[in-house]
Parts: sequence; C-alpha cells; structure tokens
Amino acid sequence: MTNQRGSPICAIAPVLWFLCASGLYAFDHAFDHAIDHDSESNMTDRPNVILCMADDMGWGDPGFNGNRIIQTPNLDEMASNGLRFDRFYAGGPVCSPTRGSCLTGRHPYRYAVWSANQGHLRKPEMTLAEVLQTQGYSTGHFGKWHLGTLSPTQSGKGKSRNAQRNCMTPGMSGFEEWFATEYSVPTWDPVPTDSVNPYYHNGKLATENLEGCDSRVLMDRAIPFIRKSVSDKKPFLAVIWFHAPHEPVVAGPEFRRLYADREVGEQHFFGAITALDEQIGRLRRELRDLGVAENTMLWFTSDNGPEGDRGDQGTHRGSAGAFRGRKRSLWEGGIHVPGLLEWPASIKPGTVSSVPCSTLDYYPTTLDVLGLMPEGQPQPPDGVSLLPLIRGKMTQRPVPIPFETLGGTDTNASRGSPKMALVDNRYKLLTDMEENSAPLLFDLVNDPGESTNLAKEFPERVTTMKKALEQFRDSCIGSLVGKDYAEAFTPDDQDVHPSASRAPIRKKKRSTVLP
Ligand SMILES: [Ca+2]
Repeated sequence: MTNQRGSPICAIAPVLWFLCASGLYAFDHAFDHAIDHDSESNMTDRPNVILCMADDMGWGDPGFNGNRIIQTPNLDEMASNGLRFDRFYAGGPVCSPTRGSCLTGRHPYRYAVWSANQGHLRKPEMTLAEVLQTQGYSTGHFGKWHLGTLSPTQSGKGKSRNAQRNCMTPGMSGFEEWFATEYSVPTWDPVPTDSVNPYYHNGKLATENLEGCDSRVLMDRAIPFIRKSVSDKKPFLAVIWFHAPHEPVVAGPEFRRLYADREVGEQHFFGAITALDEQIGRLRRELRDLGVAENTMLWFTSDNGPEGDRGDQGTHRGSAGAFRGRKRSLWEGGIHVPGLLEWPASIKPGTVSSVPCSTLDYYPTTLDVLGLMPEGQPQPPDGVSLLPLIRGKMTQRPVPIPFETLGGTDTNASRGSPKMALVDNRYKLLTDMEENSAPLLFDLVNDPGESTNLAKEFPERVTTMKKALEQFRDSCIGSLVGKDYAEAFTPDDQDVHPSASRAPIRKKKRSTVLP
C-alpha cells in the first residue's frame, strides 16, 4: 500500500501515535509514547467520515449551545443524538489556518498559512484525503477551500495573491471529486455575474445550478458524491465547508420570513444559519436513507468565532456566547467554537465532553480509528486522537493546544489579544512572547470569560507554559524550512516565520505544476 507520494502506509492497530507528554510538552517527540487500545477497533471498521464546517459561526449561534432565537433544529438533533464538545477549538482565529489544521493535524504555522488568503497547503504536507485514498476511500471536497488558489493564473484577490505560487486545489490535495470556491462567496446567489471568485467543479468552471441558497448549491454536489460512493460500496471522506454565515451574508426570502420581526441584518444572518441547518438535516436524512448513518462519523464545527466588533451591527450578528473577543482574536470568542460528532455505531445519544479538543484532532482521530500510521508522515503532529475520548476513557487532554496568529496586543489584527496562546486543560496562557509583555493566565473552568489574570499567583505554571510555547515556535520555524519532510523541500521568501528577525531566505523561484 502506498500513498500518493509513494510512501508505504503501515496498518498498525492499535496505536496512539500523537501523545507527546514527556516532561515539558515535547513537540518534537510526538512518537515517543504509544498507548495500547483494547480490541474494540474492529467495531469501527472503515467508517465514513464527513467534516462539516460553518464559516464564522460563533459559539453562541446554534441552538444546542443555548441560542433561543436562531433556528437550528437539525444541528440540535445531531447534538442530541451524538457527542457535544463543550470545549472545542478551531485551529486558528481565521479561516485558512483552521482549514489547514483540519486536513493535516498540524498547526498552520508549520507550513506558512499565517492568515486568510496567505500561503497554501504545501505539497509535502500529508492530507487526510491522501491517506484515506490509500485505504480505498472515495474523497470529495465541497464548498469553501481557502487553502490555495484554484487556478495558476487567476485569483479574485489580485496579483498580490500570487496565483502561480499558491495554486493548490483540492484535486492536488487528495480529493478526487471537488466543487469549490477559492474563498468566501455570498450565501445567496453565490456567483453573481461580476464574480471573480467562481465555483470550480473538478478544475472546470461550474456554470449550472448556482442560484439561490449557497448551502443548498454545494450540498447538491456533496449528496450525489455520497450516493455514488455507497453505490460503489466504498467508504468515503466528504469535506463540506459551508460559506455561511461569513459575509456577504444574504438569506433568501423564505429564510428571512422566519425572522420577519427582527432587524434586516438579523434576518439575513439568522436566516443564513437556518438555511445551513436545513442542509444538515438533508444530509442526515440522506445518510439514514442510504443505510450508512450508523457507521458515519459526522463532524460539525466552525472555523473561527463571529465577525464584527459587537454582534449588533449590519449583518455581523454572531454570538460568542459568554466568551471574550471574536474572530481574529485568541481570546476564547475567536477560537472556542461549536463542536459536534455524531457516530451512532460508537457514541451514545446525549454524550457531552468538557475535554479541550481541536480541529487538529480530526486527522489523528481518523487514522487511529483505522489503525494507520503513514510512513513519511511529516513530524511532529499537533493534534491527538480522540478515540479514547469517544470510548469514555479520556478525561484530560494529554497534550496542550498551541495557538499563534499574526498581530498581537497592539494591533487590530487580533482584536487586542496576544498573538500566542496555550490551552492546557483548565489553564490558558496568552502572551506576545516579548520579555516586556505581561503574560496572562486564566482558569477557563472557573473563568471562561477570561476576566481574572492569575499569572502572578502561579508564576511557575506561567514559566512552564511559556517555555512550551517557545519550544512550539522553535519547532515551527524548523518546520517552515522543510525539516519535517522526508522529501526535499526548498523554502522561499514566504516561508519565514513572522517573528523571525533574520533576513528572508533567498532562493530561486519554484515552479508550480498542475497534475
Ligand atoms: Ca472564517
């Protein structure tokens, strides 16, 4: 068995290959430890995997997290029938970084996806789609992509996006079927006549069935893919990344009518979420009708917190619940997002977890379920397998979750949050890493709103967690220049960490070759 790059894939079950708790958090020694699972692995024989993600949906927006205004009956039913994560984190506070974390299990700062519309999913990174293809899975991507341009000659973001350098389509990343836009589109009539951000279907411009609700438009492509996979008797990976409720937020008339007594901006925002929810219901019904719901891992989350400064202006109506901050910040409101997993074969209805989990965990969890350890896997990983949690055997996260973003406390880019953070079970450290910046330490169990800084009360914990962040950053800087890859990698000017004071790397230009 080989992956796309010719490396063998070893099926070694049982294995947990993401545990890296040796002394301090040893981000470079993730394979030092392994835990034996019991012999239950056969019960999860090749489940289907669906990764659903909303765009800019806040933690407080769906009904299952307490929203009493926005109608999300299908997501609420999914939560009731599966596992609700009460502490689920996006890999980053904006789109592209989180999307990279979903597909690789690695922090986006390892492969230079610093922010939205920057960088691309590097070829030497191994994606979940590439690994599952080697296991006989059909692989499909539907909706927003945001991990590279979809053409080597054109990006609606202009020449500065450098379409040639950053061309990386879903098709180049292990997805055999794909229907995608490069970045955000209006959530109603997604491809207006003057659009510079079209839908591509398997590399060709899509021209039909692009009117009305965008969530329906993309689900119209996902469902035939799922039907064909089932018909072909193949397990499948479907990545379904909705554009809703990212701006431009537009709801169709039937969805606005549900909120006719609200302000216009609320009608659109609330309506766009209900339209998305309707498609979740359609998807769940389809899985049941096809007889595959039982052994399908159906995930749902959001890629970051809600847009806007307050949630009460224009169509920026998302809720971060009781959390501090919103999109772009490393406060909880920017990264603590809705999280669900429905998997009837392995999860009892009404299950709830308060263990911190992350989009970084999709990749290692799926591989652990299948008992896979791909050779040539870039090192180190950052996520952990949640299979022990699914089996009720994980009450603490074995390794912390690192965060880094552009900006810092003195910029608007991060809405006043520091630019690095570490979530270690109940504690969270935030820091700009500079010597003269005061670190912030919060007890998220007692203080989820991040209001009381405990740094002076727990100086040793601050030192330990800050040291872990230093190790993580050093590890990422090594990753950037290709240290993690088995194959040769030539870094260029864009592969320099934002914190680096050294001169940019000067190398000859790479050429991008489409498959
Ligand atoms: Ca987003």
